[in-house]
Amino acid sequence: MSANGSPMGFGRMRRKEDARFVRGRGTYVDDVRLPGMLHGAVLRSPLAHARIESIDTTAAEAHPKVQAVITASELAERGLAWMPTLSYDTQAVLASDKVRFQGQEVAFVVAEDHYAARDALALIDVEYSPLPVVADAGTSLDESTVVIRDDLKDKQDNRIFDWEAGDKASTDAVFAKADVVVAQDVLYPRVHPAPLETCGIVADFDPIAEKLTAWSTTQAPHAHRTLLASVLGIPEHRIRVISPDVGGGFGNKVPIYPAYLCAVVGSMITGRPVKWAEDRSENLMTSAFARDYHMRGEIAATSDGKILGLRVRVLADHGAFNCTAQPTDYPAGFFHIVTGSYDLQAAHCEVTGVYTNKAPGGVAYACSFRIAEASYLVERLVDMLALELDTDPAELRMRNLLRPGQFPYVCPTGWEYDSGNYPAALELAMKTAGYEALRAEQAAKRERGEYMGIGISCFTEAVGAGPRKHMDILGLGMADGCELRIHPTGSAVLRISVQSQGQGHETTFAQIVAHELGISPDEVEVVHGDTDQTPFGLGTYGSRSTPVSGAAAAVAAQRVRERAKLVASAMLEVSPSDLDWERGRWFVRGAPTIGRTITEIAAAAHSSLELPDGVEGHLDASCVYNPPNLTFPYGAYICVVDVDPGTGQVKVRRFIAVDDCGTRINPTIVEGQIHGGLADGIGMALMELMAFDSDGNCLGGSFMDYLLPTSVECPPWELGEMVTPSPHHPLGAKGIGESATVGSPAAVVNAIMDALKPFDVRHADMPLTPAAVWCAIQGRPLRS
Ligand code: MCN
Ligand code: CUM
Repeated sequence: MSANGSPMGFGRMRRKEDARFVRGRGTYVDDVRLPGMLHGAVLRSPLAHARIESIDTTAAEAHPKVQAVITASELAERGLAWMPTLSYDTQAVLASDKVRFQGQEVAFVVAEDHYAARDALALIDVEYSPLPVVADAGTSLDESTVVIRDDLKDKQDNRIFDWEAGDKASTDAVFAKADVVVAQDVLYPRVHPAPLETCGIVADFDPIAEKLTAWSTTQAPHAHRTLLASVLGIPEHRIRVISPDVGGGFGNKVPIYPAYLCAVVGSMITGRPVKWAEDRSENLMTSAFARDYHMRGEIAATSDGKILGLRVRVLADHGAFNCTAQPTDYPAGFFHIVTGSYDLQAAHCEVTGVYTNKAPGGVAYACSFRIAEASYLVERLVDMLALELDTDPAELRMRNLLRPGQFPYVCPTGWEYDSGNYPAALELAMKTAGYEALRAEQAAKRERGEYMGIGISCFTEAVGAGPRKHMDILGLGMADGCELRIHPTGSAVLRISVQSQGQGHETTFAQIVAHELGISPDEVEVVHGDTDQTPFGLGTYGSRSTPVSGAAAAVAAQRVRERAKLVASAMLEVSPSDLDWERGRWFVRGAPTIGRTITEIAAAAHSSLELPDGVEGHLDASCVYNPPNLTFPYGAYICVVDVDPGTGQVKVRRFIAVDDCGTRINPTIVEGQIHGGLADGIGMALMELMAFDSDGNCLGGSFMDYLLPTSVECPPWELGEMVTPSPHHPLGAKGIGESATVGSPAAVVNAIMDALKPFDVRHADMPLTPAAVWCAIQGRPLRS
């Protein structure tokens, strides 16, 4: 322990950044105020699909406080009417020919203040001719359906991609010989990340230096800078992206949104900084959504409960532009980890992506690139199989879980799982839950007409994208840089490429350096979120910070330690091979009292001490980390619910979560990540839904309509810990930032379906609102 009680490395310590957050002293983009700053506002389409006949901006331009009104024609003059998406599609920055979803950006007003900018929107006159709307992905490929993306050359339909993984022939073969096959349509509905802080930018283009500074809410400052350079034609070294404190991202802050480019152009036109900050409805209605996977799953097994194979067909609704963010070769993200935690013989999945007249985006919201969908599907199928076989779902899982001796395990769709002990995790969860007693309680209650349910979910994730050989986003390989500077007095500055949105990197990354060098985390300052001050890297999403950037930090610190060894050998006048390391100090082997601490060595490295040939002064080091594989965190969750059959109301009474993310750098932060993710899971299972009517009107434009869980819906979480280090990560750490969001919805839904077993309900889709549960009990379809 250091003087103030923080550990000298891994362990529980309070978050360093909380000193400013709990005092309300964080700095978010909307706190940035520059001299002469103007304000932008976006005019958005009221219709989901329409031809634009004309746009008249004269009245808005005449507004005394308006400085500029930008439409697609101004952008076209600069070659900016369309921009590339992260998935090699193009997206309209401002609509010119047509609007393709409700809320699409049509014009951008720049004014002296926020209110004037908003007022002036009402003065813009747009004439629309409505077109037929494709609101249902299920009809998007019908021959008679209107082609949404007629801007794309030769586009004849609404298909974006067809993609498959696994082996179809061998999967069909195991299905042919199976005793039991269970098939079910399962919807993972459209949800929204809904971060507390909405998206925004302050764009400041300096026409003299021809330099752009962009303060923006981004999870990936360096990738944004590269993208801005290629889109705007400004040389990359003259763009600085600063991402100050970010109030939650959950994937929502991965993309570059059209209004960001409009703000930049607004600054170029006016010569003044331009701020644009989304309001809540804009965030919910137009920024990156998640899921919207329409899945058909089939699971095959023997009559005694050995799972043989999985066959999956997905229709993926990507909205009007394909803006999903995932590595290039994976249009459906990492969905093909759909075999989950089970040892089965064969699997095949096919995914078709389609356009609809809905807001673009996708993948966002703690999904680990579509593993949320995959995990939910397989866990629902396993429960339905248990029902079919009349077996206990825990027993069926235990029988089919991968065994510790099978790792590294290559799954039928090609992932190489690094490590794990799945049966032990489920055992621990069952023990914590008191599984037998819960089943007894349930049986007794059923006798009395009370409906209690117990749901299990055993999930496996793949996080830490990714090996450069296999993974890139828009051609940018997924390695991350890191620089570690040691001052003469022994304190350190660590510069990282990833960007916290609340995950506590300023604390855990300091702990990584502290762990490797034996100094206090309080002596390590972590710098991030400013491309002028940090090395290149792809940013924070897919729980990749610890697996990739955390590894870079560890390797850089290990390089410092090795350099320190050479300096220590000069100080002690012994050969480096005679030195041993213990926390914070090199000492002479066999003479432990003779040694030098890192602090002493840092001073010497900056002094006039004669250093051995080839040893430069100072201790600074850097690293670019290219992960050899992803890390595979996993867990076993058990949820206990009580369902009121009269109202359909669900109460989540208990939630037991056993997680294994390998070595835990800061268990308190890890548990916080799990708590947040479990709440996410309850939200998606019970209430979150981004719905649309048949005209494509978004029905989730406010928190009155788009429901989020609160502490009222959440039980006290009961957490269990397993530690199976990742064999290829320098610290043995795996990511944890999305595990609970990925794993928990299935546990909640499985619990509710378990409660409804006496009503012969096999499956109902999320969100299981009281109305949905009531309809399921009554055997009626839910009127949406
Ligand atoms: N950690 C640890 N030991 C481990 C693994 C992680 O101590 N074995 C710590 C990390 O060092 C970090 C935190 O836990 O402080 C999360 O680490 P990691 O799993 O590497 O995930 P990232 O930092 O890359 O965060 C991304 C992840 C994603 S993709 C979403 S979505 C999500 C999530 O984080 N968004 C969040 N958690 C969030 N938490 C907050 N508060 N806000 C968000 O927007
Ligand atoms: Cu999929 S949401 Mo997170 O990867 O930023």
